Amino acid sequence: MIRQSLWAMALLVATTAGAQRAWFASERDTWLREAAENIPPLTERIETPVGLVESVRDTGAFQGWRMIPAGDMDSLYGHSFKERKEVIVDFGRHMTGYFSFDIGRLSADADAPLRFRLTFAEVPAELNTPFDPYPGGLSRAWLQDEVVTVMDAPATVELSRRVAFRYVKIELLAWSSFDFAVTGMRFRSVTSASGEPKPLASTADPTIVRINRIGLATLAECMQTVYEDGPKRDRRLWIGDLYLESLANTYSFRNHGLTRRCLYLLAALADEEGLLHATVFEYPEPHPQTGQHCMDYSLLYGVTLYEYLNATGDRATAEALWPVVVRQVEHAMTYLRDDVYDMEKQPAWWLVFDWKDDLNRHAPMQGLMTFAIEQSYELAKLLGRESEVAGWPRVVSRMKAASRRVFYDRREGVVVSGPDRQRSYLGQVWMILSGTLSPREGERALRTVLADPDACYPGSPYAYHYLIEAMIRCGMNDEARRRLTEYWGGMAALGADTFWEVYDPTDHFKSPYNFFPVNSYCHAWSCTPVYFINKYADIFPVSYTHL
Ligand code: RAM
Repeated sequence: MIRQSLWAMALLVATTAGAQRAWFASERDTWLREAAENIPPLTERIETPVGLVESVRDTGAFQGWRMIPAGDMDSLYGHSFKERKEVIVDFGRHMTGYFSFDIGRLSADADAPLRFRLTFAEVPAELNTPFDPYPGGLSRAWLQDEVVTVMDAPATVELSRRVAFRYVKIELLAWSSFDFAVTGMRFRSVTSASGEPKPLASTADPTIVRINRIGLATLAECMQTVYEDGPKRDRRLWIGDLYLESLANTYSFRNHGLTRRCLYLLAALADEEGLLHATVFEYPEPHPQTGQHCMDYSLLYGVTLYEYLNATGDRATAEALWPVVVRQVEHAMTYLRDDVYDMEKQPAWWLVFDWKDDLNRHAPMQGLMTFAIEQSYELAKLLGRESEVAGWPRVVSRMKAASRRVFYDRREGVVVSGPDRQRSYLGQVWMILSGTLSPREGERALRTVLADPDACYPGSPYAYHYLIEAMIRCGMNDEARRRLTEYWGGMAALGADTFWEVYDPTDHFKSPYNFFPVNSYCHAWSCTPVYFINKYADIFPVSYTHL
């Protein structure tokens, strides 16, 4: 706590040296304290492996590899590891936590250290793709391979690194004259998710039940002392992930203290101009990724707070953080030129939206901003603070009118974006969610891009979330159910036991980081079937398809 206050003071001093007080200077300490007081306890469970497996090549399997059974644990524990030298162990499902094993059954006194390489994998191909030379765009150290030297034996070895995995490969790198067995593997899984989500109706379609279960597992593993984006990588709080995780949490675990913590943490760590960082870290002390701002994420903060207030009735938190929402909206408004978001204005903040380089983000951004201001105004109404932001409804209606002028091709009935008039799914989606298009216009626009093979389609579960929401908004319930079942069910059919950061059914190797093993295969923003299935019970649990 003292270090946190020092951080806030340092920020204040740095800014006052430049003559002005930092925004929210007098609130930050309280917000950090609120964040700290809402750190949830982690629940631990001891898990044991289910058996040994072997990798086999299979062009029909996800990324070309699948696992087949290769014996029970006794066939490992009861035998010489020096002879075997390598094994892959399956824990039966994806989990997050701490791994340990024993070295025992020595044939003679240990006269030298042993050395192992342990590689933890979320999906089979991670164990079958050489990591080096490493071509990835993110740190090589995210990959979960560790070299462990064991100085004495017998011994219990616990890795200090938290890992997220289903399979672990153990290779013997160095040994001596004595023989030994690797035994007693166990895993201390950790999550802050607590409580039992409501069971689905007994009439629920088995596919929907399965997708819901995988979504819950994904969410629970991402729920640690913040809503992490992925327990393998990047293990931190991002606003966009928080928004979707908190929605799913509302319809499942209802651990609202975690949402409260994350909202306060982000507010306390805003920059000196009061602008939110898109992502923050907890360790070694709470701090932001300085300079990392995403305009779409900043605006979604207010929407998250609005949803949080609706779910909890916690007015005190909403009151406290309301000024942060106002600051984000008013800052975004400085980007408007003739009621349209100016993509040229500097600094040009990162606009996330999707893992799709070719997506023109102009129409999506215009729509998202309109949506966010409207939702933030709803928040103002709940708090009785409309008079503070009395100009917002007018901004919203002017933006909608401008959107229809600039982005809507009335004749074709479709939203276009950018100089090449790109037709993207997300362009339609955000103009629907903002209410710029009526449900009828929205349905027509969506059907136009769905039928267009050249339209820019979503590349991540994050973007797919908003597509499903937009379909429901337009009353395209059958289409929403079919898409959700095909997309998330597609991952399930390929063996996912948690949902992936990136999934493009046409390209299983797609990676925003130029190396698919560093993708996250248990990813926060992919858990939202939990939200859809439980919120729209009339749309989802009817019998449809079977995997
Ligand atoms: C990556 C993560 C995260 C996302 C950001 C924008 O680091 O996948 O989920 O929110 O990018």
